[in-house]
Amino acid sequence: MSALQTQVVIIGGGPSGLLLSQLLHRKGISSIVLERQTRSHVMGRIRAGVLEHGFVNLMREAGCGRRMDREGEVHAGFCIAHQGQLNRIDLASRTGGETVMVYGQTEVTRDLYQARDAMGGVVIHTAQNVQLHALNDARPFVTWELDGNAQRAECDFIVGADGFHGVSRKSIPADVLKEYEKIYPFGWLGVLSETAPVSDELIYARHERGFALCSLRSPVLSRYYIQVPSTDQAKDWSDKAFWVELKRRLPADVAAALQTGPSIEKSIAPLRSFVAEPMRYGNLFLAGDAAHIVPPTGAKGLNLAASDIHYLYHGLLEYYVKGSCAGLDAYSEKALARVWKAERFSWWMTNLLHSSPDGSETDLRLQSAELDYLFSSDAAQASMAENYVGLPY
Ligand code: RFL
Ligand code: PHB
Repeated sequence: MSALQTQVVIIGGGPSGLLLSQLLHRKGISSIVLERQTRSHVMGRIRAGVLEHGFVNLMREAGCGRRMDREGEVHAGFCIAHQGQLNRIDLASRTGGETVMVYGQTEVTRDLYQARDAMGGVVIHTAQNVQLHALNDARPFVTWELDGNAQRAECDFIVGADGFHGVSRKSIPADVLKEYEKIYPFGWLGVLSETAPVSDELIYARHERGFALCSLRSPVLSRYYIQVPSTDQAKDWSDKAFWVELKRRLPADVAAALQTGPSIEKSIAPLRSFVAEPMRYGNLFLAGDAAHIVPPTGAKGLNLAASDIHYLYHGLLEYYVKGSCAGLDAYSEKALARVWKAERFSWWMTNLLHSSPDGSETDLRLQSAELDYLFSSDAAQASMAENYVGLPY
């Protein structure tokens, strides 16, 4: 078996892996992306919708920003519904003009694949049984099977961008890796529907029956979520039951204006906070969901993946252009400092807005006080806005 030769092997053809390979290619650094699934499977996933300005800039830097800038929606604020009232958090005025972009992860991934194809980037789909080898050697290698045939690629560095269930993190010895985890006793049931969004801006709703979120993808495509027990299954929720429950959790005027329709996608996402440290082992670097998971409440998962890629991209550039290892040596510490702040924000926002099945009356009063404080304090709103638009890289 002859081995493919490249500078960087990237495991995972999700947004993290594709973005890195695209950025590197534009600087003349070669990579191979290995993806376990078919392209249509990767494209079919409905996930994130809110992009921080740092992510938006990185997409532009990768030469992938044109459609996003044309079709994405700039949002300068969002609302929190509580006790029948809408309270607006003005992102732009609280942060000196920062905003977020509403543009679906599906579209981000489509743009990245298109850019990879246009440059002749190598993305190998349906790569099975991917294994990482010689991580502490100068020339590590990766093996996999394609249509039953054994394959091998040798490289300088391996990037594990293969999500939470990938093989890369598991390739780090257990006595090196420390994992921190918190699992929440509820999930999000999400529905995508071809209906006009109920609001131009996102509405996060806190209600005693549970959290709800009104989000969107375009003027004709809405994305809604409700908090459900983690034991629920999507198939047990009819569209009708979903809409009835969503409306019960929204202020009356919002519920009255809500357009319902058949769901074109319906799924349940578990809620989890997770961090693996360190994010480097020898010549393997972890990035994105492979290293950390946040509950989706703060819209931080994909955005954290992007900041990892930013640090890693600059570390690799420094190595290949200047011959310096400084950026790569600092990668894990730098990335983790930002990861933990986003973990904190996502955990805080989750606690602020969800009802806990085992919460006491005291917990409820504390949560109410936290919301009262937020709605009445400029400083609290500034802090929320600063985190929501994204902390600096
Ligand atoms: P991904 O997207 O999971 O991609 C990893 C890829 O690796 C492949 N893979 C393998 N390939 C080869 N060999 C193996 N052994 C492999 N194992 C796995 C997988 O098939 C996959 O294609 O990770 P990546 O690239 O790090 O991207 C992370 C984001 O997808 C994730 O953080 C976000 O979707 C999280 N998220 C949100 N993030 C935001 O920033 N803003 C949001 O508004 C937001 N909303 C959300 C979300 C995630 C959600 N769910 C479903 C978990 C809303 C939801 C409901
Ligand atoms: C989404 O549109 O999917 C979305 C938006 C905001 C979040 C999470 C998910 O906090």
